[in-house]
Amino acid sequence: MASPAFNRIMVTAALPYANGPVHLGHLAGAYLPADLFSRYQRMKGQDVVFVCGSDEMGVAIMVRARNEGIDPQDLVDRYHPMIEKAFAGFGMSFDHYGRTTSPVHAETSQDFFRTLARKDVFALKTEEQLYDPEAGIFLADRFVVGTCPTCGNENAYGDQCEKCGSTLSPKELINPRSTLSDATPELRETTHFYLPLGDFQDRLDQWIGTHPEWKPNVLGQVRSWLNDGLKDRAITRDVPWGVPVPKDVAEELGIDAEGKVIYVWFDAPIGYISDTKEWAMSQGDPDAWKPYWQADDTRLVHFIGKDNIVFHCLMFPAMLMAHGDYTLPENVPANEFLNIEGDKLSTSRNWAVWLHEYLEDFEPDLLRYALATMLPETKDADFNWSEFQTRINSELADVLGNFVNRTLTFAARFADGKVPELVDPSDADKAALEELATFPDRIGKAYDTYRNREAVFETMALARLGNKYFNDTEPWHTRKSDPQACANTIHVSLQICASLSVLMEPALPFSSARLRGMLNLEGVRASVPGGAAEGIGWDDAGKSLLQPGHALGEAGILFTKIEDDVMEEQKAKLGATPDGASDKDQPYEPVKDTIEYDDFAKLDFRMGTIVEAEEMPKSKKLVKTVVDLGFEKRQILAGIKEHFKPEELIGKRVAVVANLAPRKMMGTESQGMILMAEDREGALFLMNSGGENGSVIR
Ligand code: B3M
Ligand code: ZN
Repeated sequence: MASPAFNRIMVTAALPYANGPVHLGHLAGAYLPADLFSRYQRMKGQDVVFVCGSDEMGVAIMVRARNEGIDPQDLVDRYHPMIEKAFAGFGMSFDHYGRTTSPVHAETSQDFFRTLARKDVFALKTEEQLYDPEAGIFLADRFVVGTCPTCGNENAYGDQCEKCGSTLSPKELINPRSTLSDATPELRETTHFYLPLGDFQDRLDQWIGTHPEWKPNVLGQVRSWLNDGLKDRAITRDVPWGVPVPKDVAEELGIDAEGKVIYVWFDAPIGYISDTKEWAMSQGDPDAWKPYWQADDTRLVHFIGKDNIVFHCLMFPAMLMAHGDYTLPENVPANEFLNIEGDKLSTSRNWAVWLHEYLEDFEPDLLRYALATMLPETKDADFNWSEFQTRINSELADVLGNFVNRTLTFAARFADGKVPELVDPSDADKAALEELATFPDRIGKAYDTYRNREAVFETMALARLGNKYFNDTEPWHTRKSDPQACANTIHVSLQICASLSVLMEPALPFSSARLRGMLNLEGVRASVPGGAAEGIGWDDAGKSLLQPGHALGEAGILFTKIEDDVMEEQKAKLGATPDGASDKDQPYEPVKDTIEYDDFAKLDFRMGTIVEAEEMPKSKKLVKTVVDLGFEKRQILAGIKEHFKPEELIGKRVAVVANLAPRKMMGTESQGMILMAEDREGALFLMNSGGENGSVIR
C-alpha cells in the first residue's frame, strides 16, 4: 500500500494511571518506544508533537483513595508529580505532559461527549444495579462479593467466582455485600449511555483492512475482537469521581445526570487531545492543536502496552469516526509485556524496578539502551540485571565507549587535539566512510517502522565498525611507519564518532550530548522540543561532519563498567518488601521530645564486635549474641532473626548500649542492647564504626 505523504506527526504515549509510581514495565510498553520514535523523527526534521499525561480519573483511583482514607484528588496530587519527575529523569521528550483532572480536559471530553450525543450516536439503557446505601454509590462488579450460587464459595466476585470459574452477574450472588462498606447492596434503577460499537463494526473492519503493516500482535488481537462481534459498551458510571456527564445533554434526554460521570476509557484517550490543546495554548497559539488531530496529512501514532489494544484500535477510533472531525491513527505499535528476572512483573509483590529508584543509582541512558535491546516488541520479553550488566559492560563500555576513547586519545596525543586532514585515503579508509554513509538509513528505517531493537543494534554496529576499522588500520604502528596513514585513521574515526553522536541521540540522548562536548561538535539539531529545529540532522550523519583543523574538546570516559555486587544489590531489591513502593511514601518517624544534655550523658554507648551469634530456640525474633566490648564480653539478645542470619553477624562491629539494666527474655538474660538504624521500609542496618572494642561513643 502506498503510504500517503504526511506533513506532521502526532505521537501519544498511554496515559499512566496516577495511582502509583511508574516502573520498568511502563517504560518498556509505551514510553521508551514513543520517545525513541519522537526523538528520531525530530532529528529527521519532521514536525512532531509528542504528548502524554496522567490518567487521574476512573474507579481504580477512587477505590485506592478510599482504601487509604483520602480524597482521590489528594491521591493523584501525590503521584502525578512523582510520575512526571521520573519521566523527565529518563529524558521523555514530551511536548506536553498533562493530567486528566485539568479544566481543559473536562471541557474537551464533555464537548466530545456532547457532540456524539447530539449526533444520536449513543444508546440509552435503564437497568437495575446494585447500590451501596452506606457508601452512597452504585457498585461496579468487582465491588460486590457474595456466595457463589454454583459452588458455595462465600467470596465470589460480582462478575466471576474465582473458585469454580463461573461467570456471574452481581444480582446472582447469594448474600451480596459491598466491599466498600460491607453493607448489603440494594437494587436501584439507573440509566446509562452506551457506545454501540456494533454499529461501527463494518467501518472498523474495513479501516483495519487498510493496515496490513500493523504489528502482528496488534492485528491478531483486533481481528479476534472483530470476529467475536463488537458489543455495546457502557460509557457512563454512577460514581463520585470522574468527568461529569454534561448536564445539558442529560437534560435534553430527560435523564438525571446527578452523580453520573463519563467512563474513564471514554475520557482518557480524549486526554491526548486535551494535552495537545494545552500544548497549543502554551505556544501562544490555541488553535495549533487542530491540524495535528484533524488534518489528513497527519501521521497519528499511539504507543501503548498490549492491554490497551482494544481501546486504541477499536473503541477510540469508533469515537473519532462518530465525531467526524478527526483523523484516525496511522499505527498503534503496541508492545507485549516485560517480565523481570523470569517472573511476571507485580507491583503488589514489589517484583518491579521503580523508575524513581533506578535513577537514584544509575544514569538514565544505561537503562534506555539496555531496555531498548530487550523490548517486548513481538512477544513477551524478559529483563534481567545480568543482561543489563552485559549490555553496559560489553557494548556501551567495551565497544562504543572504547572506540570513542581510543579515537579521542589518539587525536589528542598524535594530532594535537585537532581533526587531521584526510590525504590519499586507503581502501580501508574509503570503505569505512562508504559504510558510514549507509547508517542513517539503516537505523532510521528501523525506528520509523517501530523496530527499536533493530535500531539500537544497528547503532551499535556503527561503533563496531569504528572499532574494527581502528584495529585493522593499526594507527599505533602507522604512527611511526606512515604518519599520514595514522592521521587518516584518526580523521575517519573522528567522523564516525561525530556521526555516532547524532545517530545515538534517540537511545542515548544524555551520552550523545557528552560525546558532542568531547568532539566540540556544535550545530546539531535538537531531539527535544524547544531546541534547535535546524542544523545538522539525521541524514547529515552519513557524511563527514568535522572539518580538518577543527579543535576537539576534552576527552572523557563515556561509560563505566558495572561491578557484579552492584547488580546483586539490584536483584536483592526485587520482591524485598511487599508493597515497598508505597512504604517509601510513609512519613519519617517524628522526632521525640527534646532532652537535656544531662539526660544524654547518662547513656553509655560503646563499640564492640559480635563474636558469637545463634538463633534463640523457639523464638521467632531473637538472636543470642556475645559482644566483645574490650573490657568484657556481654550476652545480648537482639530481635533481628528476620533480618540477619546468625552466621553473617559474627565478626560485625556494632554500637552497644552498655549501661542498660539487664533484662530477661524467654528466660535468658540480655546484658545490653545492639543499636541499629531502621528505615521506613523496616530494613535494619548495624551501626558500624572504627575504634577499638570498648571505645566510648559520645
Ligand atoms: N491509564 C490504562 C493503563 O495505564 C490507562 C491508559 C489510558 S491511555 C488513554 O494501562
Ligand atoms: Zn463458584
